[in-house]
Amino acid sequence: MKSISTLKSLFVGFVVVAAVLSSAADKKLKIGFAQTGAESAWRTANSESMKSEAEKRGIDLKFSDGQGKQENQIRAIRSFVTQRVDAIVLAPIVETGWDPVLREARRAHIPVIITDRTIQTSDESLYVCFIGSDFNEEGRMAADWLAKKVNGKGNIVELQGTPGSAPANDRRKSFAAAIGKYPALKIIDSQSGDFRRTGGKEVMEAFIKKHGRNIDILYAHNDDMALGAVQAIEEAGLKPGKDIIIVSIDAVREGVQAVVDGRINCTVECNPLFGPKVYDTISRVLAGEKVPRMSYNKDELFDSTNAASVIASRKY
Ligand code: GYE
Repeated sequence: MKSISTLKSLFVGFVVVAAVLSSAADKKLKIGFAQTGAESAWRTANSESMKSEAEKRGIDLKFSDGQGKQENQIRAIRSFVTQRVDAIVLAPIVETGWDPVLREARRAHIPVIITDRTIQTSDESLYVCFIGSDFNEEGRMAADWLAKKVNGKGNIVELQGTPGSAPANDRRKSFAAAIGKYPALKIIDSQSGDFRRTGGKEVMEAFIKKHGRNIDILYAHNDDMALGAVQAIEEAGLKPGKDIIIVSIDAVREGVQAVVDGRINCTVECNPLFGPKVYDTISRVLAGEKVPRMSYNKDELFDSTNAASVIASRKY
């Protein structure tokens, strides 16, 4: 009698342990991603990479579109904390103002991975690591290419990205520093087009109105703004790529196509397809492994010498 009840309780125990083990194995990783918004083709490709890779890996991705507002992203992070996600991914729209909400995530013991854009913080331990591109390097590449192309001479107008964002700050600073070596290469005007095509078109129209044929060069912080500006230049009866030399950043397919067509002269790559790298990194962090603090994607440059040969294989 006793041995039967022992067997019975052993069996019940076994079933419980098996159930717990299998539910642990089935437990989907829950990740919250606070995206900036949907301002550009780059952003669309980045969101798509994060979503499709999550689906492939069976990750439960809580995706939040911040619609271009920091307060929406902060609210999203708070809701990820309430939902007790396993990790939080943040693509910060601007550089500053994140410390309080990141402290809330830390209090809940949820690791935070910063992607795409860097932040400024008084406490570097508030996030585990950064994954994205080196915007300073992109600005330098654009400037070096340009200085060669125009023999260190010409008047530049600049279309900046979102004010306060890392790519706008870094691409501006490093480009300005690099062209500083050429006294005859000058930035005569610089305004934000918010990384949007409509912004690029409107600001370029205003630049043309104000400076007329004094503009030799356009430096745009992304392809969407450059493509909007191309429209404005054509509507003003000028030839983009000839009357005004255009150098831009991102190398989204439409940007590279414009290089092939001769309407943009050069676009520096900024690869948005790092979903796989983000999830690999999170798995390692959750397993207690050490990961690189700053991890930069490798970016190339496309101009008339190589754009045509890569256009068919562009993935975004
Ligand atoms: O260059 C631009 C986007 O943060 C790298 O944001 C990103 C930038 C990208 O809107 O197109």
